[in-house]
Amino acid sequence: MEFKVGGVEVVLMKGDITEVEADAIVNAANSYLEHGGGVAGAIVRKGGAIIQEESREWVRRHGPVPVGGVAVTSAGRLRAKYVIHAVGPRCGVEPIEKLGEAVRNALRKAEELGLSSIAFPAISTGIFGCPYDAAALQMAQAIKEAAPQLRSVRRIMVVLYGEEAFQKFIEVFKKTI
Ligand code: AR6
Repeated sequence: MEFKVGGVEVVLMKGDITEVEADAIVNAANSYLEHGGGVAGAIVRKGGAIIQEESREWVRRHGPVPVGGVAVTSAGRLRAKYVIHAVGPRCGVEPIEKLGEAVRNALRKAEELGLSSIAFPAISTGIFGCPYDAAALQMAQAIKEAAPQLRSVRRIMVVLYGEEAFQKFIEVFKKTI
């Protein structure tokens, strides 16, 4: 499913984000960049231990990543130049609006790096417990708001794991974007 927003192509797809080719793959991380389960675990397994090592180095230098914030590492063996680690909110603990902030910060970072494509997972909808529809709304609004300002980023992919997430995201993006 494809949308065009402010000249930027937005593509919703179903699948495994570690298989996707993009200049940056976004990780659904925690503040300590300790990549255990979920997308984070899959990214380190497929991309290699270098991603976890660089993540620890990042935290040693800068301290924990705030909720809504991002950090960048290389992408190891993934088909990407960078992994942008975005920390989404834990639903019921931090406000869901922090998810929109994480998406805006990831897009800003991709612009700074001069990247043309970026792939997001459904941040916060696994271990962090946010419902698909609320998360999709945050992502769609953040993308819609940021798109007209993007110069280098031309293609934004949102990679959904499973049919239920895919259908929910399509429904919300159709209404919002
Ligand atoms: N490709 C695309 N999406 C995936 C994949 C994959 N390979 N694997 C899972 N998902 P989660 P969070 C979906 O839990 O909720 C980690 O331990 C999954 O179905 O990865 O932000 C981190 O280190 C769900 O819809 O991220 C943090 O501690 C979505 O990706 C914590 O989990 C996000 O699920 C972050 O939790």
